Amino acid sequence: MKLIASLTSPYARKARIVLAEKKIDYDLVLDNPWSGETGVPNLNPLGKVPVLVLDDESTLFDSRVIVEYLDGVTPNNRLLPASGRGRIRVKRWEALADGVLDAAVAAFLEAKRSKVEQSATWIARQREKIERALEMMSEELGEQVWCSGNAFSLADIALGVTLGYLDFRFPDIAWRETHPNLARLYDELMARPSFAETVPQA
Ligand code: GSF
Repeated sequence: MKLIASLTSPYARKARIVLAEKKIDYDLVLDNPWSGETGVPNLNPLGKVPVLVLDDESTLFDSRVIVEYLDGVTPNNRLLPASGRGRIRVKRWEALADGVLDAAVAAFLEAKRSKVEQSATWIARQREKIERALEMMSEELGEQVWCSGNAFSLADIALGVTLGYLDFRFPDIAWRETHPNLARLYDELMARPSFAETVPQA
């Protein structure tokens, strides 16, 4: 299978980390969806990465669908509980972490527009979402080792990817100082090759 991705996309990073943790072989195909030559719209009409292209040439998107599919491909290193409340808890963590990414990406893109075009109110609204969600994530992690249950899961991957993206695009958001328990988990995650080898690159 092939993963169409860019090295800056946090959603693509989530999929790459899952592929590494599950030890699934794949080809990484780099494609910048913002470039004029991108082939992404031919694979995903939404024009977004990541896209997973299976061996029968069928395509999967978005990242949440991709990672759920990948977790079921092999039984080793389960990242989602098979069913029940535990599974929903992990997916809720993922929704929260991805929601922070959605707000962060929106704020980043808005800030790239010319000064006359951009809206400070819009950027502030996105940043409030980020602050509130960081607060909730920190509260819910508390003193637990992992986000959900007693084991490393997709919840930790989603959170770690989000924190890494904030470092990459919003170094002024001092989440380590305001939420030391998130920093403690992030350091733990960065010790894993799957995280260390996929740090976003400009
Ligand atoms: C979001 C993918 C996305 O926004 C997912 O896969 O989970 N909900 C989707 N990808 C961005 C790159 S990035 O900011 O990660 C993308 O491909 N944007 C191109 C565009 O035209 O919006």
